[in-house]
Amino acid sequence: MSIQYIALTEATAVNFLKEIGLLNEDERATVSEIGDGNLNYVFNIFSQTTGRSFIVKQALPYAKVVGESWPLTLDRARIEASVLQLAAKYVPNLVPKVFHHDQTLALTVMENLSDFTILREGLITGNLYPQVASHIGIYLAEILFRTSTFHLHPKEAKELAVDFINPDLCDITERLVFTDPFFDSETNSFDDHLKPLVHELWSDNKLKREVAKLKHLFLTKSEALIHGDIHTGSIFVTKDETKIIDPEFAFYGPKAFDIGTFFANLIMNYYAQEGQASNSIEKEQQQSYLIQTLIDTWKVFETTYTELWKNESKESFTKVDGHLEDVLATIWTESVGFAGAEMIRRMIGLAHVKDVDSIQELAIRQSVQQTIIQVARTFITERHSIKDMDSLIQQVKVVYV
Ligand code: SR1
Ligand code: MG
Repeated sequence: MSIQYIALTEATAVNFLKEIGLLNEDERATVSEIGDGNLNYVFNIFSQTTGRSFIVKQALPYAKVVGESWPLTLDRARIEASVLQLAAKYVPNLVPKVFHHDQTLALTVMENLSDFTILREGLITGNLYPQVASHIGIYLAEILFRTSTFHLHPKEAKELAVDFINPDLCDITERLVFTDPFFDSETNSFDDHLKPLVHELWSDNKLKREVAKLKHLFLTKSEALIHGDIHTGSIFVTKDETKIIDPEFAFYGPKAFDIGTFFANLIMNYYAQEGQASNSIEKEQQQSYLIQTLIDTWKVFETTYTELWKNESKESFTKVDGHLEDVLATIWTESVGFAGAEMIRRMIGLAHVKDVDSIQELAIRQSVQQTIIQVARTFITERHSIKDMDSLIQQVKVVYV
């Protein structure tokens, strides 16, 4: 429809919906830009005439959080829309509906989820979402299995991997998750009180040697179409429903990266409850909910993945006894390591998490940050000994500071 890229404004976003026929010419609509993420514009458009509402998400040619000095491909908008469309085939209830995509404008019109809450915000407030573990477990198993060579012919998987080549967004993760936090880099940002611990990390060769392996996995292990940024800010929830959003970082990568990222964000919220919960009863309730969510997510992932493996596999070796167990064990170990990398970068790298940063009392924030860093360190260096969920939870419950 459009011939060249132009960043939309609130007014032109409404006009765009009229041009493509999603709003009628004479429809009156309210619009507000609500993007609070790091990269894009997000317009919330509500028709006063019909009550229909839409989200128009537009990629900017640079990272909003840094500015024009960090150019970013607009192709991420195509990738995001394509992932949502692909996921809709397998888990239609777990992703927002895509109504329209314009590749030139790098823009996608989606279902408006204004009745939903961002999971991170909900968890900070102390809300419990009983369905989220099962929904995320299913989402991860479905997408990670069905886009892998256990389900697709290797030729098909390779073609899909080409469609989802995403070098700019991978570069962000390679730098911000797997490199900069482990060196004295300009992009890092952390509270002064963390300096001694951060310097200790930078000179911890054992840790860096293990991070190097995790980074190498991220760079080379093209196993399945991963979301690439499935933290609790990429998940919309109600008590009964869950929608996974923002797959603009998607590419063919290691399955465990998604699982580890989700685990890490639950675990950071677990520690942040120290400063977020209004009393010890609420804190304990929220923390045991978070532990249960970790347990259930992995359980549902494992069960769903196993079912798919038994019923939907096209690879001959899936019939070989023990192969599934080997695959799941590898996913588990890598997930623990990736969780550690995500936790460290959120404490000392460029992009932090509100769960921890919004803790007002300095002493509590400091102890939460230090605990997260120490636990993350153990996840990374000891991941081969953290063999199952019980031993991961044991580590989470160790109090370091
Ligand atoms: C420059 S983008 C910073 C972070 O925001 C995204 O959500 C990703 O997590 C990225 O690392
Ligand atoms: Mg995002």
